[in-house]
Amino acid sequence: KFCLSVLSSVQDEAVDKSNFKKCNQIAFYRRQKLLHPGKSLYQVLLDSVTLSDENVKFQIIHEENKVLLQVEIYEIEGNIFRLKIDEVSPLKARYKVPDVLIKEPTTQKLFISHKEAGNFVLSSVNEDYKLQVTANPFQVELQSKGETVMSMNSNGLLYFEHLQPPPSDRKPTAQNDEAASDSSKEKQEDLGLWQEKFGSFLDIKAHGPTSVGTDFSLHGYDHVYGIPQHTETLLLKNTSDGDAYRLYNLDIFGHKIHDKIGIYGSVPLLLAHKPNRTSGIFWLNSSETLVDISTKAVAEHIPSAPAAEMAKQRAVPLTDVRWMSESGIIDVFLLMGPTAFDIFKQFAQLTGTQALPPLFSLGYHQCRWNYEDEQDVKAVDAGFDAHDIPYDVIWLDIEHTDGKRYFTWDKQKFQNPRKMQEHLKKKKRKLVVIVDPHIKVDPSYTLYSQAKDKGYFVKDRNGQDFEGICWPGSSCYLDFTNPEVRKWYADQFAFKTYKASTNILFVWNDMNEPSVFKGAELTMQKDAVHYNNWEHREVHNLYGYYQQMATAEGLIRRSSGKERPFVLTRSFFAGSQKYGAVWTGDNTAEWSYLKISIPMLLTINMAGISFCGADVGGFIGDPEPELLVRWYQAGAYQPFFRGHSNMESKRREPWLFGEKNTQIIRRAIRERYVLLPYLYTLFYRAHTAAEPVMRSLWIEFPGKMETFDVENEYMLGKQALLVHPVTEKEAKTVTVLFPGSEEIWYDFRKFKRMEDAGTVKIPVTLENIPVFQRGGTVIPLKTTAGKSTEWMTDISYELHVALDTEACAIGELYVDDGRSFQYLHKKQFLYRKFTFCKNILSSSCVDGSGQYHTTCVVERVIVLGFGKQPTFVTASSKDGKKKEVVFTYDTKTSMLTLGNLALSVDADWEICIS
Ligand code: MIG
Repeated sequence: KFCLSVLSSVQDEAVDKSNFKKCNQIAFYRRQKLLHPGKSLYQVLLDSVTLSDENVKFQIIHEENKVLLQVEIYEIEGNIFRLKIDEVSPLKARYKVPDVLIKEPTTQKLFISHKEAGNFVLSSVNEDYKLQVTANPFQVELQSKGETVMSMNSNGLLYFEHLQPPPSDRKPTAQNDEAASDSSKEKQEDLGLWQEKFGSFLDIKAHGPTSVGTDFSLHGYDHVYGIPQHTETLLLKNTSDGDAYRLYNLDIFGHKIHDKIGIYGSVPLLLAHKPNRTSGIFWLNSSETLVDISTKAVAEHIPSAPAAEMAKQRAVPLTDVRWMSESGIIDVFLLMGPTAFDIFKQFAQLTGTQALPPLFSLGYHQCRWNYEDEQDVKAVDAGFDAHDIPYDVIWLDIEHTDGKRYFTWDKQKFQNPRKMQEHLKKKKRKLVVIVDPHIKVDPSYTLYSQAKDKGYFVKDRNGQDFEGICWPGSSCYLDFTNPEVRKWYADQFAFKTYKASTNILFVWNDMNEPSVFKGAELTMQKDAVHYNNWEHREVHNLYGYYQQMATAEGLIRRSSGKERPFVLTRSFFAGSQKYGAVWTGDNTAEWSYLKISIPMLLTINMAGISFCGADVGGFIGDPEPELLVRWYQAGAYQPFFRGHSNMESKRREPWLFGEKNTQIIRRAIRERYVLLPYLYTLFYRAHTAAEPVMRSLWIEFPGKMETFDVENEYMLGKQALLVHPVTEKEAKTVTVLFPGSEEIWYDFRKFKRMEDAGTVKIPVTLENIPVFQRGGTVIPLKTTAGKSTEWMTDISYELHVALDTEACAIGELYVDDGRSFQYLHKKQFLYRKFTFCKNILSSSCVDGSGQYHTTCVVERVIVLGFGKQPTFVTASSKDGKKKEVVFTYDTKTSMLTLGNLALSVDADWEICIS
C-alpha cells in the first residue's frame, strides 16, 4: 500500500501545471523572441554559389557576428524542396536527425534560370517551380507556375546560434571583454545560454546555446493544420497573444484541453490549405520545438509587378509560421502538393507509410489498469462471450509484472501465463502486455544487469548511468538511439528469452517520452547523454519513436520475419506510422474529452499516422453511462478502438451499465466488426498509397470552404462514410454538414436517401450515432459479426452499393491472411474492385499480381437509390455460368436487395439488373 500512495502523489503532482513550462519559461524561446520581424541580418555571398547534380549550395553571412552558414537547396522527386542550413565550420558537428527518412531522397537537378544583381532564380527542370533567392537580405521565395506559394525568412526571423567555446575557455579579446561586461550575471541567466533553471532543476548546457529557427509565409492561406499532438482544435490558432504550439513529448497526467503544450508525441508537419492548393512544411528536428502562427490579410503579392498593377491589389490572406528549435540544424522539406493527397504521398515518400496492421488489431481491445490476475483475465474474456460482444484483445498493464520488471510475470497473480495464453488462443483472441522503457535498478534483474554491463543506459552529464524514478522506483533508461541497444532489445522478445510469451502476445510501449517522475517537466533532463555523446536535448522527441521501432523489430524477428507485429506507443514522432499504432494518452472521462478526441485524431491522421485512437470511456475518472455509450459509438468508427481505464476508476467492462446500455454498446462493437472488410481495405490504402484512414472533411472536399473548420464529423475512407459522433449529453439532435451540394447521402443503417443538403438537423437517440454513405460508393461488409476477427474469416460478404446522380458507384476490397507478410513476400492477397454502372454490378481485379485463395463469398448486395422495381436479375461468372437472382425491392426507400448470391470473392462476375 505504500507503493500506491507514492503513486497517487506522483500523479497528483503531475496535474499541477506549474510542473510544466509556459513558453516564456523556455530560454531559447525568449532568446529567439528578441529577434523581431524586420530586415534579416543574413546576406548571401553570391560568389559562393555552386551547382551540382544534387543541389545548389551557397553561403550566407550574418552582418554582425560574421558567422558563415552553409545553405543547401535540393529539389526532390515528386514536388518536394529541401532546405538545409548548417554552420560552414562548426566547432563540432551539429545533430542531424537520423533514422527518420526511409532513404536518402532522390534529388533532381536545379539550374539557375535567371540572375541579376542581388538575386538569382533556381528552376526545376520542367520549370514548373521557381525558387527566387534574394541576397540582401537573404530570402527564398517558392513559386509554382508563377504563383508565389511560400517564402522563407521574408519576416527576417532566420536565427542560428553558432557553437562557441564555453566562456571560461575563451581567450581574452577586446570583443570578449566587452561581451562579458555588458552581460551581467542576471542577464546571462535570463538568456539561459550555458545553463537554465526551472524550479529546482538545472540544465547545464555543455555546448552552450544552439537554437535555430526561421519563418515561412504561406501566401493566400488562412487555414493551417497539423503539428500534433495538442489538445486543440483542428484548425491551428493564432499564437500572437499567447503560447506557441509546443512540440516536446511530455507525460502530462490529467492534461487540460485547449492547450498548446506538448503532450506525448510530436510530428513537425504543418499543412496549409486553400481551395485550389494544399502545401506542407516538414521541419525535421527532434529537439524541443515551438511554432508560432499568425494569419492576417495583406495586399496581394504579385511577383515583380509594375507600380500600376500594385495599385489594383486586393487583400488576400497570409499565414506566417515561425519554427523555433532548441538545437540541431535547419532541415526543412517544403511539400508542394498541390492536393492534400499529394502532400500525404510526399510525406510518406520521406518518412514511410502506415504499417499494415494485423487484422485482429482492428478489432475491439479491452484494457484496464489493471486486469489483476489469470482469473480476472478469464472472467473478462468469458464476459464478452456471455454478453455476445465481439472482442479481439485483452490487455495487461504494469501490475502483471514482477515488481515492474518488464518481460517478467508476477508469479502470484500469473502462475501460468502460458496456459492463460493458450486459453485465449483457443478462443481466437490475443494478449497485449505493457513493456516500458525504464528498467528497475536491481542487479538480480537480468535485463538490468546485462544492460548495465554492456553500457546500454542513457548517461547523466557526469557519465554515470542516468537514474530516475519511475514505476519500479529507481530506474535506468535504455538508450534506444543506439542501434546495438535496439538490436539487443529486439532480441528480448524472442520466445525463448521472454519467458512464457507466445505468438498471441503483442506489445504496448508506454512512458516513452520518456516519463521520469521527479524530473524536470516529468521527463529526462536535457543534459543527459546518449549514444555518440549526443545530449538528450537533441533526441528528446525521438526517444519513443526508437523504442517502438525496436519493439516492432523484435516481434518481427521472433517469428523469423513472418508475422506482422502490433505495437502501441504513447510517444511518437514523424514516421512512427511505420511501426504500429499510437493513442492519445491519459484523457478524462468527460464529454469535452470525447469531443476533442475527434480533431486530435484527425490531426494525427494528417501527420501520417492513421492507426490511432483515444481511450474509449476516458482514462481518468468514471464516465456516466451515456458518455460511455457515446464513446463506444464514436470509437467504433475510429482507427484504433480500445476501452481503457485508470486504476482508480471503477470497473468498466461493457456489460456493467445495465441491460439497455449493454445492448447499445454491443451493437456499436458489432457494427465495427461488420465494417472490418472496409476498414482493412482503407488500411491497405494507407499502407500502399499513404491515404489517411480518418479524414477531415476539407481533405475530401478541398474546394468547399464550409468544410475547412469542421471538426465534429469526418470521413472514414475515400469519400464513402460520413461519421458524426454525438458528443453532447442528452442530445436530441445533431447538426450535420453534408458537404458538396451535388452529392447524394444515404443513412448507413436505414438505407434511405437524405432529402436535404447542406447543414441539416438530424434527430438522434441513444441507440446510435449518425453515419452516412455517400452516393457513388460501394462498401464491403461482413454479413454478421463473430466472437473475434479470427472467427469471422469464413463469414460471407455483403456489398452496400450507394448510387450517385448518374446511378453509378465504385468501391474496393482488400483481403489477405490478416497476419503475415505473405501479402508482401509472396503476393498472397486479393485486391478487388466493384463497379456499378448501367445497371450492371461487376467484380474485377485491381492488382493482378496478387493471388489469395478464399472460399468466402459475396452473399448479399444492397443497392441504395435504385430507381425502379426490376423485372429480372441475373448473375454470371467468368466461366459463363448464369443464374437467376432472387431480389426484393422497397419502393419507399428505393432499396434493392439481392440475396443468396454465393459469388466468389476471388473471381470476376457480373450482376445484371433488368
Ligand atoms: O500514468 O501503466 O497512459 O494508459 O494505464 C500511469 C499505467 C502510467 C499511463 C498510460 C496508461 C496506463 C498507465 N500509464
